[in-house]
Amino acid sequence: MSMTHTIIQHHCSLDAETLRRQFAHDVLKGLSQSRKSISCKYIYDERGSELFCKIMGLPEYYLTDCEKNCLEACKGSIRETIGRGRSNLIELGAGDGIKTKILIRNLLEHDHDFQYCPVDISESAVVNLSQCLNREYPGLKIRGLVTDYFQGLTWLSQQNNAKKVVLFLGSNIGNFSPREAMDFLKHLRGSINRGDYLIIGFDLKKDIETMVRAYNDAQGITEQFITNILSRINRELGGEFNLDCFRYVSNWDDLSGAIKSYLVSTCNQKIHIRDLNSSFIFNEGEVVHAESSYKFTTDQCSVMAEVAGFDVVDNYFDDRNYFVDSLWIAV
Ligand code: AVI
Repeated sequence: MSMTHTIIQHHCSLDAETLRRQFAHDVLKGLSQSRKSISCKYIYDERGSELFCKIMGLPEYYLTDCEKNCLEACKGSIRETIGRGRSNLIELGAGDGIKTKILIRNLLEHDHDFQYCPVDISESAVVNLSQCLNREYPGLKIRGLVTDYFQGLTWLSQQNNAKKVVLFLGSNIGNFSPREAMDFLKHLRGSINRGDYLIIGFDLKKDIETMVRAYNDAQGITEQFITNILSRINRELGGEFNLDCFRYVSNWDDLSGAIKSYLVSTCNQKIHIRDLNSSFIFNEGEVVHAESSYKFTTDQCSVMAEVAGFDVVDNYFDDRNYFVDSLWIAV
């Protein structure tokens, strides 16, 4: 296998020990609050990333198929809008990149001069994706970066050699609170130049049953995915969580417009976490917030674009209007 076109970079400020300390700090903070929470970004270690790949293939999790449908429909139009000049296709939170392949294949078929830069917090995700793309498209130039979104944006702001086309797919934006989402988009806008592009995926509001089912699959994979947060605390911080003493609950919160996912303590318990030098009391029925998945209207998406400093070039919907990939230009 040729690796001549692949470079994997680790962002130097995010070595394994820094990440572990940050994890410990955030868990201590989250579990010390009166309303306990753990940031969903910690679900994504190797096991969590694997489980998320499984989720994307579940019949109930409509988001992935819908987005593939959007990208298939708009790949030509996106290619024409980007134009022929040299570009960097930068994907934040690349995961397994299956959807992105639709765009990559189309650009390669039309001889576009571009480099693909997958950015992901999971090293295994970046390495596996780069190797897989390398096998499939030996001529593709790949520059992978192992880091979180924010460090990824710092790196992005330093790349000024070509037009930037940033991909933020999968409705990853929905895992931020509305304020975090706006901060992130403004920060992203500040990291690219006028005339650069963002392709961003939003899961749209729809009937509640469809949305709730996507987070309560029959095989229980989503439950394993969310519960991985506790296993990871056990593995990496010496936690003593018994997974059988927590139950997964996920429901629609109309007020915020999000699916909210929690782990609920099924008994009164006290859990020690060795590396935090602390124990935490969980009462029977007490909830730990693990993830919010916000859903959007197209009007909300347009307002977000404008406030962050972008114009909406076009919106691409799937057949059922469940999902939109929106093409924005930095103004
Ligand atoms: C990555 N993110 C957009 C997914 C979502 O839909 O919020 C994560 C996920 N959580 C449960 N299922 C999938």
